[in-house]
Amino acid sequence: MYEIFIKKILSAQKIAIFMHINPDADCIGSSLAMYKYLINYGKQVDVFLEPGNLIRKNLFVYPNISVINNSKPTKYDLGICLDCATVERMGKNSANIYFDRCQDRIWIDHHIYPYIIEDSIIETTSASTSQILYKIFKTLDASIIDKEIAFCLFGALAADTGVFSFSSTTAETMAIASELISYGIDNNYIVDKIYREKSICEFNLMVESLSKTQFFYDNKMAVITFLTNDFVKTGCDIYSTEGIINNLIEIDEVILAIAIAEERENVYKVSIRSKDPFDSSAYARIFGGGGHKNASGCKFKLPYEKTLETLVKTACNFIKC
Ligand SMILES: [Mn+2]
Repeated sequence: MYEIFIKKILSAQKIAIFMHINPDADCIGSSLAMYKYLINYGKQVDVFLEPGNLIRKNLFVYPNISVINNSKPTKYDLGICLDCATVERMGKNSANIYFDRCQDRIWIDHHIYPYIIEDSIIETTSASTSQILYKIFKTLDASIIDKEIAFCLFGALAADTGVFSFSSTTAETMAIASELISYGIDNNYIVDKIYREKSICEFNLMVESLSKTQFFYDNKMAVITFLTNDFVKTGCDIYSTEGIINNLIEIDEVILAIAIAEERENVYKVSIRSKDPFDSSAYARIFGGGGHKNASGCKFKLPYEKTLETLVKTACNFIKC
């Protein structure tokens, strides 16, 4: 298993790692785990995040975070793309380096794809990209996995599973979490820092947005909205919206929760959470997005009213309203 990765790693010296825009805890944690693992393996490694993308404050607790965008891109033997649900999610700049300046490529992810991605390891049953990475690392050389790598992989795994509560959590997820903890990491500290902790501005944004929640189809669908005005009022930015949507899907009657966040005028980032049997990945694909069965996302380039109307109308077929 994972021969494709092993073969590519063995013949590469200079390696670049790429992540997705609006990077989350799995994306950053997986990239930094891969970085440290390859450094321990004796490789030269650069890590790239699409310019203009900020990293959420909580994630600065990850070891080696300062290596991100710390070098000018050159030519690479191998490019590794992590946690990207679509090529567009890489961002233009990253995609250019990945496709044009890397002699060889590998794509590692756990999202559902409607098409085949060449040179890839895609495991949609894995709860996080980090869950796949741990198995790959163990197959290639378990002896170089250290505490920093375990920290990054565990943080990524805990965040992408909602601290082991989402339906993506399996026996394998828990077994891997257990093995990672045995490296001596402070799992409680990692969960607090990466997943739980919020700033006062994030709390205010949560209160502001939740108080204006809209419900549709007999409370089966719930929508929260973050407008530029809300960010100005609370002193937060779009990166602070993560996780607030979970408050909606926790409502017993809600089977579809949506967060609409204004990126700029007439451009909205849409996050989607669902309960079975609602397939949020199929729903997001209608709008050019993607993700997992119960968590996905997409982008709208329309005025707010039209964005909301389209999302609500399309949901009707899925909810069987
Ligand atoms: Mn992920």
